[in-house]
Amino acid sequence: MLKPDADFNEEIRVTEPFLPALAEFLPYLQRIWETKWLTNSGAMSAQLEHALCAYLGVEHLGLLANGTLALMVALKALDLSGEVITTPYTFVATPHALRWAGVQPVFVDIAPRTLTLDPARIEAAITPRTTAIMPVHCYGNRCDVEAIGAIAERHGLKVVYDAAHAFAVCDGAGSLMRHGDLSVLSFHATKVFSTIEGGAIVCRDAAMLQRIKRLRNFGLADEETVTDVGINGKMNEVCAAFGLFQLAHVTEVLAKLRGLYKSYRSALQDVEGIRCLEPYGQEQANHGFFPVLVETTYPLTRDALYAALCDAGVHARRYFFPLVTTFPMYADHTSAARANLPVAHAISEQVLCLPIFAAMTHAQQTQVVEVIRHPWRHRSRQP
Ligand code: T4K
Repeated sequence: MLKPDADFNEEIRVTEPFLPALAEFLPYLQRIWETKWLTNSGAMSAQLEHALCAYLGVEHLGLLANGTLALMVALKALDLSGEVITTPYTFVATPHALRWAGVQPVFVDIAPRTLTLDPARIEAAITPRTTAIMPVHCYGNRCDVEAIGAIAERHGLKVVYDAAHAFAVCDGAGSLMRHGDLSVLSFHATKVFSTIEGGAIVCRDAAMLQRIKRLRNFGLADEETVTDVGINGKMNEVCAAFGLFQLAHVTEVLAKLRGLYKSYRSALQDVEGIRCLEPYGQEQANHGFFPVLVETTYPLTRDALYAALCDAGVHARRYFFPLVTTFPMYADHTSAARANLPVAHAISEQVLCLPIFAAMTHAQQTQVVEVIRHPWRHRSRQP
């Protein structure tokens, strides 16, 4: 348990779910009680799928129980096998989903500006066993979708975007969800839009959506027919209702996050050795993360600053450190070697994601900035 510094009386988390008045949620629950329909793609799920299509400007979207299951179902829906090229700079759910699908993740380094898969390095990693590319729009940063799409076309590969961080993110022409064969969202409690646990797959046509819906429901076509080795990946009705309740507030949430992003940037702009990472390729960003790089000109190492913040009751997070490629189930593959991933290693050793969430107060943000500006006052541990 973190012990707040004497000057601070509460822990500031890296994120918190946005929870409007409970009374606003109760009518949704009332409807669920009345219908006695709790799961298996009921009215709340159908309504949320419809509302999300409208909000994101996409035609075909299927809800799932969480983002990890959504990734697994996406891989199954495309019948992927062999090897899939992916990024080391991600949450562990990305390569885990590949392994659950019986696919070998092959890691390719990231580009330093975008922190997403470096397209210039992808082709060298393609082998006769490669079936797809699974990039991540990390922190909502737009992957180089044009270059990745061209490589995929040249080599006959599928593209599945892990878009867990990219809800509501738009480039100049619309939602990032329109890129690739499939895009996968997470609606976990820590995301800017949440269904408590949840996720979704955005796809291109009605036939694929039907396949996804069947795969998330055990592969059942009807009461007597099972066509696929499906799974139970359905979102329940309470989570779907929570999503409808959250969606009504998403504009307000995004505006608050944008305000916090701007004030962090102006408060930190003159701090030597702290580099705020700008959203890349995001005409509309969601600011779900506020990543900074702690450079060598800062008086503390990244880990010492992390510790100083913890001592002051601020739980910033080192997303994504350690890299997934250092975990025992991935470390043995040749593509996981440190020498193959210099950019990802360098970034993961410098990055710190500062607290940012819609209910964050000015006082809380000032606390975070104060520790970064005067770390010696708050450091009680060595790195
Ligand atoms: N792909 C990518 C690129 C992802 O980043 C993720 C998930 C996925 C796929 C998989 O999607 P899901 O299957 O999760 O839908 C968190 C989230 O659990 C995870 O969803 C997220 N990425 C990852 C980046 O972060 P942890 O282990 O850091 O969570 P935890 O429990 O430490 O919570 C983070 C902060 O949020 C803490 O300060 C506490 C606060 N919090 C958390 C919860 C659960 C709350 O205030 N309230 C809460 O209810 O993984």
